[in-house]
Amino acid sequence: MNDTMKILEQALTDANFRKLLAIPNRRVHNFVAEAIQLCEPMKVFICNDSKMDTEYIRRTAIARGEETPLANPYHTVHFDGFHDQARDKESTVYLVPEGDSLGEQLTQMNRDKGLEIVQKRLKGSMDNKKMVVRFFCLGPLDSHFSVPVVQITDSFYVAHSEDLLYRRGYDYFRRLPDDKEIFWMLHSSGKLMHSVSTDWKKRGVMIDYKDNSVYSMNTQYAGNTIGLKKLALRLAIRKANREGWLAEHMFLMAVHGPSGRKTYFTGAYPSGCGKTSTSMVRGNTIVGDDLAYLRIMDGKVRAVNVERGIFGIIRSVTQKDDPVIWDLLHSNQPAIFSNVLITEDEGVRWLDDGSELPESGTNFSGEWFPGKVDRNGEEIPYANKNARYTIGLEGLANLDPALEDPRGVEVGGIIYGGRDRDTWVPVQESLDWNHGVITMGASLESETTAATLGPSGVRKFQPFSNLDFISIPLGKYIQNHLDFVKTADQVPPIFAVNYFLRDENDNFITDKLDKTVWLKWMELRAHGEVGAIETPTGYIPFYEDLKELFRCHLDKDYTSEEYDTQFTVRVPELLEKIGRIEKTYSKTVNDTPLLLFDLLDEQRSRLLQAQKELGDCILPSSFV
Ligand code: SPV
Ligand code: MN
Repeated sequence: MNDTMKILEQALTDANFRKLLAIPNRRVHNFVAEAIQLCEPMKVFICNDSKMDTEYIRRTAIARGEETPLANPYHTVHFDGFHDQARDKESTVYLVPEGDSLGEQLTQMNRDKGLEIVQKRLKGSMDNKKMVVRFFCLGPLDSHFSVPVVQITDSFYVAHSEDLLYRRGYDYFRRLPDDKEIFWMLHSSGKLMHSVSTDWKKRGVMIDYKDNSVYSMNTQYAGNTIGLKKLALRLAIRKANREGWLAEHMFLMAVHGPSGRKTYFTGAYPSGCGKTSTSMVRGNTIVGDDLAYLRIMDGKVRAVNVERGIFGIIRSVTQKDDPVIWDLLHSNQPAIFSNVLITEDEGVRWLDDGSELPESGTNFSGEWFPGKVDRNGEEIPYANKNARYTIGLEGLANLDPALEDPRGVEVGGIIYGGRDRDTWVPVQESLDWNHGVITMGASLESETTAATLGPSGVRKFQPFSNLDFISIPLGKYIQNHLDFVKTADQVPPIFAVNYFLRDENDNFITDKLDKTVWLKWMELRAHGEVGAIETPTGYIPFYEDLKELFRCHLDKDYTSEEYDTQFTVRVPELLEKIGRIEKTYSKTVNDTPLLLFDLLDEQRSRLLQAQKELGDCILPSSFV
């Protein structure tokens, strides 16, 4: 018997050994054996996705105090540590082999050095704990898009969350070809006190792309721990680049057009900028809210949802604005809430949920009361701004039937959107694919939000809403986008949206629900059914078309004054933006495609020409 088998036989009970060995892939056996040797768990649980096994995971998450049950028997609450309630960008590091470099925009360290840290931090990390081994599939099962993933964790909360968010893959692994590429995820929460990681100062996510492995240590927040989510996205971006497809931080939804027509859109918005709420807009259907894979098949761009659930921001979810999510969160569908307030009657509350302020409860800081302050004297809110809900999509009333289609759906349009107070109009269409990739995707900027640690509200470069996850030199990633459609017969239009435009008094000048109309307009544009006004930065809507759509879909009288304010082309801001983007690429990105500078330069010339003729703030009608 070889070493791997010896380790497994010793560490696993007979039943667990049999469950693992039913998967014939030796690489799987080796990965589990190595993790056992490193993390030294007291016990190992191999999950075969049976009802008994998945129930065991949920029950154990509760029994160990990682989740607290609520009055609704299908609901639980999980608290991350006080300092651990958002993605930690600074401690997320690519391990780069000698001689390789990912460019200045990405955080990286020498691979050997990084692996030494991993070994040190994970050594004995599961002492006295149980290791869970799970098997999943990214994208629909048995599809051209499928990517199998092994997840090892000592957090039953992580294993439980993944059960709601991803496609179970134990049986899929049993029939995998031996040489199929697999992603490997190893997570340990490390030492715990009251179910919270105590060594959060030594937390980290290390991405060993050479071996398709990711290590997550001393952290619990799902964005840092759930291997299938952003950790796998980083590996998928590399795989996609090698193979000529796209792995993106995008929702996937069907916008319903006239006469029952459905047109599928993907949309890339940075975290906390309306991605989930857009994919949920009333009158349409959702395939996914966060991650999409896009491939060319039979000459068309097709896409799938990588996931099958939502890990969504709960702040501001209200009955009025988000009825579908609201109803699901008040139903008997399973849900895990994180970093919310547990009320005395075992319900939950979150910020801006449309009710009176609560007077007491339990939150991430323990017993909570109004006016409670932290060590620095800062008031502790009753729930975290980045508090979340975890649900499966199957309970949603607006779920699109294409979710599990192994061929995915045909993409009719692609949207980029950021949190931008002063530059972009609410919706516009690019002049063509390259123009969209460069001036919208690669030029995206957005103000930071509570989804990542650090200050909020700071304008940051956020290309493709994917900068936090891009794992290859940025220039290469852009070139892959430019090349992606070269073999396509039909190229979807690219759009940019901005829900966060403000006036000179800092007031928002669009309403939360206006995105309903922008989506319907883009759907019509994708079929060439409405005209548009050509401006220096792209095509914008005609007033009459929007007026009709506002009346029809929001029962609102949309005035020409509103239109003029929202769609005024702000030339100085647009010129400044080009300057910032050019500088970022020329100073910090080595391998920027030259086309980027050419297209930005052309855009600048068009803007300067318009400025000369029409001034700084140009009404849409001036371009007609
Ligand atoms: C995001 O922050 O973009 C999310 C949640 O979708 S996380 O899992 O933290 O990435
Ligand atoms: Mn996301």
